[in-house]
Amino acid sequence: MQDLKILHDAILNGDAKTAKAATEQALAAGVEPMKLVQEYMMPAMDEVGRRFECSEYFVPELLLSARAMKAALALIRPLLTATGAQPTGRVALGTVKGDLHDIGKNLVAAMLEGGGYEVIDLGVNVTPEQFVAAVKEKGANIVAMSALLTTTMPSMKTTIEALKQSGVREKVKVIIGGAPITQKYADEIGADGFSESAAGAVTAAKKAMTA
Ligand code: B12
Repeated sequence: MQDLKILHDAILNGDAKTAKAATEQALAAGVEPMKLVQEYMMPAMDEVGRRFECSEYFVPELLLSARAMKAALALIRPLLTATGAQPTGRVALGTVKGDLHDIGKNLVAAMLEGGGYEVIDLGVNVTPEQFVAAVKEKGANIVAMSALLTTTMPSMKTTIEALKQSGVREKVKVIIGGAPITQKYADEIGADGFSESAAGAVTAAKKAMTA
């Protein structure tokens, strides 16, 4: 079997074609999809972030790496998604207002779907009003928010306040995540759950629902 470092390096170098081919080959060889994500793809994105931080990479490189990551994830996502089971809950999921990062959110969507939840994916740059509307009009019983920027984290608090103001806070559980988010922040803003990983999002949702 090929050396899976090829997948890591393809994402790091923003080579979507190789990332896709390496993922296809690995899956065909029977490698666990989550192993690819956790051991090769996420570390590559972490290294991209590190390089960006020390000005070795700039936004164009970030974009190319994100594109390569997405190409590989597109092959993996269907494999993480459950089939046929009755949904355990309906989740309104989105990246908060002002924030365009969606790779982590998409992974969370796949894991929640795999965990038996119906996911209403609101996309990126989601306003508090849009989250409220998803609860009122689409009957979501979990709101899941993602933020990758310290400057957009406060929108999570604003969204929780908007849920309160529109009288639906008691009807929903709120879970949050994203690289800068911590359990401490979740407690501070009154969220019901937090996880630092996509796999943990399922546990956080379950815990919040039964609390
Ligand atoms: C790729 C990337 C981009 C891409 C995003 C492409 C896309 N479609 O998503 C682009 C190029 C667009 C981008 C833009 C910017 N970015 Co950027 N980006 C990144 C990078 C390198 C990787 C993010 C990523 O995808 N990680 C992989 C995923 C899988 O991990 P994740 O998102 O953390 O998600 C996991 C967990 O957090 C968790 N999770 C996530 N969401 C949720 C939700 C719930 C409910 C739960 C339970 C769990 C959970 O589960 C996921 C899987 O385990 C990070 C660096 C880093 N290491 O995080 C910088 C980073 C986030 N970006 C940064 C910055 C500064 C920017 C820009 C402002 C740059 C600029 N000058 O323009 C813009 C902002 C644009 C905007 N308005 O959003 C900074 C943020 C600094 C800060 N502290 O605020 C970082 C940290 C880079 C750095 N080290 O400086 N970026």
